[in-house]
Amino acid sequence: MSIPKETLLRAYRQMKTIREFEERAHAEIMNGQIPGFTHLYTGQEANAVGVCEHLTDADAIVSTHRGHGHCIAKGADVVGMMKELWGSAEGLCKGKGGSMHVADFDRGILGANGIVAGGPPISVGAALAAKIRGNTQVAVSFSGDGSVNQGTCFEAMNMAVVLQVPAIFVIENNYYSEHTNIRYAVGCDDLKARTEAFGFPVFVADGADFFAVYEAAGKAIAHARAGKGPAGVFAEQGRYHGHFVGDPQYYRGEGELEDLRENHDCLKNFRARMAQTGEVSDAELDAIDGEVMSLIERAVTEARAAPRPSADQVEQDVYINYGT
Ligand SMILES: Cc1ncc(C[n+]2csc(CCOP(=O)(O)OP(=O)(O)O)c2C)c(N)n1
Ligand SMILES: [Mg+2]
Repeated sequence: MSIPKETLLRAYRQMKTIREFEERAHAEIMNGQIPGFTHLYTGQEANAVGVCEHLTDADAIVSTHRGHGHCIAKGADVVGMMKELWGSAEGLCKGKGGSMHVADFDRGILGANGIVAGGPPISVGAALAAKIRGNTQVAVSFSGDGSVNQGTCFEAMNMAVVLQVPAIFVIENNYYSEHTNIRYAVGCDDLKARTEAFGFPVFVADGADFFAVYEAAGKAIAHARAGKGPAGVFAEQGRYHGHFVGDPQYYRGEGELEDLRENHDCLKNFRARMAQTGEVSDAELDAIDGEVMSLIERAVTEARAAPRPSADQVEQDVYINYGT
């Protein structure tokens, strides 16, 4: 599969941006700088980027409680997101969303979501809107292995088939739902077959490999855009941090985290592939690393200095005013 160099460079930049955004957010939370509750996406970057590289602002995504990576991959402003985590009035959602409720409708980001499996039904609604409007837009929901036994997920998948809408269900299997391993929580060995039984194709990918996710997502999204109904992507890749920041992770096996970081790293894999094919040089990737580090530094500096919402702003934008 041939991928334009521009796409390769952007994909690496996006994965690196997510990685550094998350690692810096982790450090700042541990320093007590960022309020609220946060779930980090570090390790799973190739999933978000491999999917979103196929999307435009006109397409919709619905994210999860672990949403920073999806939002950055879909084009959310990184400085605005950092400000949002800080609870600033200049944040992407004026500081009222925080980590778990980042949204940017102009970029087709219909929102991170604290409800496990809350995203799939929303994406079916967005996909139905695209179908009614008669355009080629698609709607993607990201959800975790913990979402696949939820009724909302089943209902959304069934409804997407019944209505034949361009919804893509991206299931990110990081092997854990909070602290429970998928082997304990899912009562069947073949999730792909179980999901395909709803009546749509599912493409499986190694979530540590951008190229694998990009290819699988490309097939699923092309299927939906062509008016053939919904499709699924299963991407498998562990997370590098705990379920939430502060999780002591007693449930991890010995050496599990070290193995993930050492042998299942999308950035390392990307660099190794480029070294093999020669499409992008180490120097080009190093330059991107430097630019990303500057961007994250600027985001943190600006977020620290940005104003908090004032008391009179507290009730603004919270409830819709339908008029009287
Ligand atoms: C409907 C619902 N049930 C339970 C929870 C509590 N909860 C928050 S995250 C989570 C685990 C989600 O696991 P998964 O879907 O695999 O996503 P991951 O955290 O691994 O990214 C649970 C059970 C919730 N937020 N919503
Ligand atoms: Mg999970």
